[in-house]
Amino acid sequence: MHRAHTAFSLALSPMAHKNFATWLLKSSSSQQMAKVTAAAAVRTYNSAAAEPFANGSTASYVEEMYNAWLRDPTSVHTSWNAYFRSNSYVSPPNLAPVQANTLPLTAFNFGGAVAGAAPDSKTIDDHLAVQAIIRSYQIRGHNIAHLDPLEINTPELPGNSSTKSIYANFSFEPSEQDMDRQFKLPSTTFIGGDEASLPLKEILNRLENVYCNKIGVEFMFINSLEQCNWIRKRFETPGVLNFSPEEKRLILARLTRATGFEAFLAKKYSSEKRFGLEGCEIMIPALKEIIDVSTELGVESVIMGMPHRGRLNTLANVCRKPLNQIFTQFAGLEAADDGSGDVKYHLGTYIERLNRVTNKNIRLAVVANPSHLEAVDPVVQGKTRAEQFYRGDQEGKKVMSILIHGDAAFCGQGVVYETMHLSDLPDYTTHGTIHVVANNQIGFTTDPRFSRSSPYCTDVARVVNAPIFHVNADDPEAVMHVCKVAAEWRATFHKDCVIDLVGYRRNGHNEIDEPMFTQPLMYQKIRKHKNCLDLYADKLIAEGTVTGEEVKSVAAKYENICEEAFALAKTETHVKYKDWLDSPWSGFFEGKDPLKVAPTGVKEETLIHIGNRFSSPPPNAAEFVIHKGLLRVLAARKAMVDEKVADWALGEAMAFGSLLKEGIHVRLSGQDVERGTFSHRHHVLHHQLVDKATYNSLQHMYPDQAPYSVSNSSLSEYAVLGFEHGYSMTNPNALVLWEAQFGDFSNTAQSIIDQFISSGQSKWVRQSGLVMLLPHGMEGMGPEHSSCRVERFLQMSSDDPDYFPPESDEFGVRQLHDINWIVANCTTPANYYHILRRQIALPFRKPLILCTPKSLLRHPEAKSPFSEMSEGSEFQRIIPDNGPAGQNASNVKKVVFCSGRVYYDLTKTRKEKQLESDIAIVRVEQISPFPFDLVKEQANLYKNAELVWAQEEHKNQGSWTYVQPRFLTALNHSRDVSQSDEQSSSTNTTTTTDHTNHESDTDSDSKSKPWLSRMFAAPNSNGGDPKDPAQTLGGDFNAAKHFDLKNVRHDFNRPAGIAAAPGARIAKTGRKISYVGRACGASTATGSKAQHIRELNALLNDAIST
Ligand SMILES: Cc1ncc(C[n+]2csc(CCOP(=O)(O)OP(=O)(O)O)c2C)c(N)n1
Ligand SMILES: [Mg+2]
Repeated sequence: MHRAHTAFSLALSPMAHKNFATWLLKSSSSQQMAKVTAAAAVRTYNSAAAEPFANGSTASYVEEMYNAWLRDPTSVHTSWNAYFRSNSYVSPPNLAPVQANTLPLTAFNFGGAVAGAAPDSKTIDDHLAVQAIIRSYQIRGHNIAHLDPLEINTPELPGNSSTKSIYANFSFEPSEQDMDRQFKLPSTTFIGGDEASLPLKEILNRLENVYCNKIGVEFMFINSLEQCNWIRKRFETPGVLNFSPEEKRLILARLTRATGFEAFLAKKYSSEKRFGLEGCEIMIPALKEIIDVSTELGVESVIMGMPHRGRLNTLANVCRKPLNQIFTQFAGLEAADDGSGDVKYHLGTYIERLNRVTNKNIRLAVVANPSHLEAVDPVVQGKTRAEQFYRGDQEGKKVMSILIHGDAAFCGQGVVYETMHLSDLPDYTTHGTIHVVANNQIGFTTDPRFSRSSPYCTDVARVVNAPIFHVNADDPEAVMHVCKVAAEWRATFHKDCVIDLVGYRRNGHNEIDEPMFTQPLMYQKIRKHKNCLDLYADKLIAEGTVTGEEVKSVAAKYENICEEAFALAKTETHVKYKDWLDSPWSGFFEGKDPLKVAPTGVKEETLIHIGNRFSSPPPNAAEFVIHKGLLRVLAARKAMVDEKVADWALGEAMAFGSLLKEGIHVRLSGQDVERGTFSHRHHVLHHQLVDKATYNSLQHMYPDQAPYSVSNSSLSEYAVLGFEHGYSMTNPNALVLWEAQFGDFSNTAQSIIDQFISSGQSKWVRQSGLVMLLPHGMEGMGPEHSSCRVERFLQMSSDDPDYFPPESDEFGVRQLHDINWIVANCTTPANYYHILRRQIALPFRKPLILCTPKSLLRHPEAKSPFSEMSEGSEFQRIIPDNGPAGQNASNVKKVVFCSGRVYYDLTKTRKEKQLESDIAIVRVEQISPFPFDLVKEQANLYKNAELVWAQEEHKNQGSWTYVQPRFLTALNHSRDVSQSDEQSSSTNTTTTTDHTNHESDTDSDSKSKPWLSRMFAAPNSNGGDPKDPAQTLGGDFNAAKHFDLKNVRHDFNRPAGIAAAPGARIAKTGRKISYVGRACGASTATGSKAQHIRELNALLNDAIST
């Protein structure tokens, strides 16, 4: 009762009035106040200071009035003045919902006063003090709750606190009589249950139990009185923590499985990393409780994102992934299907099963995640949002996400904050996420005191008003209660909340790590600490809920299950990555010719219809006041449609509109995308006089069209790109686009680009057709905003620079099939239109990195006739020179290859210099996969010409380093290719990872021979290994078709890991390509505008000269 005494002293000491008033009135000069605040600011966030007392949502109205009156009687309304003066104190009007305990103070017999008589001022003061204490517990109770199972953290953390330190300045020892006095309970507490008043002793006891025991509830910062009261009720109501014997047994059984699973792995695979959950095993029953309660409340699908810690346990015991599949991951078997694979604690899964507790079917997905902690958060949110969208679940009642975090990562990684800020945005909300922090009070080797500046690792959630439930992970019942409340919170308010499971980490960071090197004292304590299961079993045995035998038999039963699965796993000969897919696209690949691309041109009448709609004001134009400038934009669009030409914005609208017509959902997201950074798009028209009245013509193209969504995002790249990636994974029949404000800003989303977009398919056999639009243009704007850093994307392209794939009619689509992503820079609206439509026309999905132009949005020449978009037209990987040079190729002296908007500068210069017959300009529109075949064709066309590559980026940037070796391969192997095809018909039909335990019946030498031994192998007479496919160059594509192409990547061309032979590019034709453009540079800067123009002119002069 020490705390209670000290708390009580605040209310009743002779100094109490002064102290109380000082505290409540927030007199900043008060020394007392300073001390109190300093003491409270230990592990606290100092909620009181952060929250104005007069905030009607959290403060008691009567307290506020009374204290204002105390300070200055004239500061309150005269009626309040009269009221306080008269001592006829009755409960004043209150914002809070009326509670059971609303009796006026006069109803109480205080200190022997006659019932019904007005209480004296001391009685009022005492009551107000008690109310303050109650509120103080609600605000600060979590600071002194027993959250740490090890009880070692607090003395060292600045946040260490105790009631004593909070109330240190109020040293009053209450008498027994005071403790027995009845106090009226305010409407902001539920500790009384049906009681309107309680003795002080009981009030303090109950508060202590609710707020300072094993649960620490942090919620008083929430700006909603309704939500605060909702939480108070869930924790304060007497008896909320009572569990039935059945419930307790269920917790015990689940905890037994969670603990048994780790123990089994530890026994069988003692030297394997598994990132076990020991010390926080309660997370498994916790997740199950959240899922049970949510399912009961209507949720049918749960999408989870989580890091390494406890992931296998979650797959096994929450998702119920077959144990043998999990154990097979330890066997070191390689995959029978495609994908370079990932470690076992990164793979995802998807399971549909019956929830035995609720007897309802449920779908559980754990999204595959990279090592980059928290990067998966926005991806999960995007996937969740998409699933809600496709199910028509507009309020998130059926689909929900759970994000699991490590304590260090949760506070350390900025993407958590970015993702939190998506949580309540109309086009990004998933209607509440439950965050679970597996808080083992350590991050690898670093203590919290060195890894964060905030008192809790969860403080980031406060920015979105999410309640935070801290709970001691060694108290299973407290944890279950918190989980139940969290699930109900989400179902009630559809907002985020956080469960902070405070446990410990029994082993090192992984099982082979030595924690005593860095946390000796903590680990001495941990070694002596009983695990949660044993503690709970002891408790249940002691209270007679279970017997010791029952406990043992439940554990033995689970061990048997594990043993059986272990034996089964031993019989497996290979693993399949397909078993670990988190987003199966059932039906999408079935019956599809894996190399057939649907046409991307559409009927001209469709283009006209879309164009007309896109250029028209809303149907109720008379009432809908449009900005005059936009009327001009619409008129200009209409004129283009009449002329049957499209500019950039119209071309894009044609692509979107025609896909929507075909039932393809289109979603465009990014900063300011609705209007477009450069004010060219204008998809959302705003009523100039009515707030929120908007019109989006693309949503009204056809009555039966698919939904179109265009959304300005928060100012984030990392989270928003991750979100859209997750969205794109969910359904292949959607065009999902993310647009950077400027292309270079995508670098703040680099983890998403590297870890998911470029590599997701190879790691997790998971496809995505996400489009990244990267506006850019080297236009003398300084070092920023000029380059979209295409070199970085190209560097991650997986096509081999030294390998010219066999030519065939399907060359283009085979390349697309085999590569990890597509990188393009289009110069015409028509090609932009086609490449967008091709994303959907392909029989598989690949991310598209599209460098988009700033200056071409309004360039008079960057227009396309409808004929280039209508039936029969298609995407052009290369746009040949169609002018005099192209028509008379043999006279051409020089061919300038280029990509993107520099083409227009080059043609202008060529015209000015009257070199249109001498110099051909060829546009490489699809940079990656590199159009070897078409480059070869162009080079052959201009047999005698010099070849140059012109780019506006610096030499060490832009496409040059990517295209140079590929040009050489295209030029110099061009004459060898058809001949080589014949030699290699059967050997190259392997998948990229044919790593089963079975011997392949094709000659496996070339594909399995390690590169080192090949390097030192004796050369054959041609100077190379005859079986090296780099020498044979080719493949039997028809044979490749016999493979099951569903959802897997097959490289028709060469076995994995085998690069072309050194020297494969040695010139045979003697042709080369030279570079024209800026010298190497450390940044993308082009200096001043004048310098930029000088450099550009030099470039153009160099390129356009013979
Ligand atoms: C972005 C990122 N940075 C660094 C790492 C390396 N790393 C792996 S686990 C870990 C510690 C994580 O601590 P915590 O989040 O508390 O999770 P725990 O391992 O304790 O469960 C670190 C630093 C990483 N995986 N990702
Ligand atoms: Mg940790």
